Amino acid sequence: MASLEKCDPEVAAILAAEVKRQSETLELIASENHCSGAVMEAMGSVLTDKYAEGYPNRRYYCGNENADRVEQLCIDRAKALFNAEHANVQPHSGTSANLAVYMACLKPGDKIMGMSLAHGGHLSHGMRLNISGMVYQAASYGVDEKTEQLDMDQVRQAVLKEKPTLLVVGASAYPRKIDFAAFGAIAQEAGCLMMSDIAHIAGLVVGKVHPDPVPHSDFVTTTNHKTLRGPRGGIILCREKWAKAVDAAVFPGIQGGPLEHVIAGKAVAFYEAMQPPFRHYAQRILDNAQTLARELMAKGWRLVSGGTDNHLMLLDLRSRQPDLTGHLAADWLASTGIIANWNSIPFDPRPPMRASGLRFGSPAVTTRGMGADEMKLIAGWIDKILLSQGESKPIDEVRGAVLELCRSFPIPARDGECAFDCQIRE
Ligand code: DSN
Repeated sequence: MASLEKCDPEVAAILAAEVKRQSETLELIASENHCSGAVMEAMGSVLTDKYAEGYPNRRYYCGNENADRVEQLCIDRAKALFNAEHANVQPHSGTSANLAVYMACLKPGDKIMGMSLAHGGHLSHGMRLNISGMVYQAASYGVDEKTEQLDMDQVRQAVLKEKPTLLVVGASAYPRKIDFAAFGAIAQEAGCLMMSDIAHIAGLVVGKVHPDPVPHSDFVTTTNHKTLRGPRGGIILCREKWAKAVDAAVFPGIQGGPLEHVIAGKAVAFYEAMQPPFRHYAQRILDNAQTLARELMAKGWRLVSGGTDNHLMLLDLRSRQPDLTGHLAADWLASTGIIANWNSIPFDPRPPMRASGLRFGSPAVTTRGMGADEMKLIAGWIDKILLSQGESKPIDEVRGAVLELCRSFPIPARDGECAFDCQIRE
């Protein structure tokens, strides 16, 4: 930081402000986390200087011996961590990873079928304004209206009716476990390929607290920065028979030079996730989500599907504040230092920018070492603010309490240490 301060004080000041913002707020956005100092050190490294188009030992530039080593290490770790036949660690994001899979196995105009965005899916699974919905025909399945959960008989009927070429499994706002084995059986019966996008739950999968998609899927994609707690970016895992097509789709198909400094960060994160304490971390994510959910429901808030069995939950504001939009509620919470996002809930009558729901997730506060007692406090503060009508007195009170809690639970290992051995405080 010292040389940045000297060279560009403006950017240095912004980064310092972001460090302060993260330290003094509670991150409840379900897709965010705090990665370790070791991951950051790898990302902020000399590898950013290097062009490495191609793959290890098959590059289009000289001088790639270290890029080759780090990328091969990352590939080997990804394969071992997920027990996958092949890994491509170059995608710049989860959406890029998904697009590369589509390019590897589909022709323009082929049909993909994913979970409806309005029911918790993702825009790269066929939303009409996303390239996935422009180049490919898109169909969707959703949750059951009564249970707000995936009903595998309904999904089966919808898939058999639509006959997609590729069945896409995975979500960004679904609070329940996904039965990948059942999806795999449906894909087999329908004669289609299957891609599981586990961006949200990858850390839970490798932590063995969520069913594993790898044995049931032709392709698995994930980001690295959510429950997996690595650097921003994506990877693709696939069966060996798809390896060549996937690699060609990533480069030269949709990307140029890989970000080897980020790939180094991914390698570090995979190493961290292989350590035994990561399983404990994954279990704590679930325990914390369940405590937060239970406490919110005990205060009278309805949660979509009646709770959670992963790292996130969706609170239906209409259960106690019928006129409050998700957007305004998230703004009130943010002014106390509780950071969450507004989110549509299944069958939401409001448009996405107003939305009836709030999405809360436990990965980042769990990284800070928080547990059941802290989840109870946070649930109480959320309840107080959602009933506050935005008045300044309760907001100021909660802001003070949030600050105090944040000071007691500093973000661990921002000094270059690994996170895997220092995040759990009993
Ligand atoms: N933006 C991510 C999320 O918040 O779930 C999905 O890409």
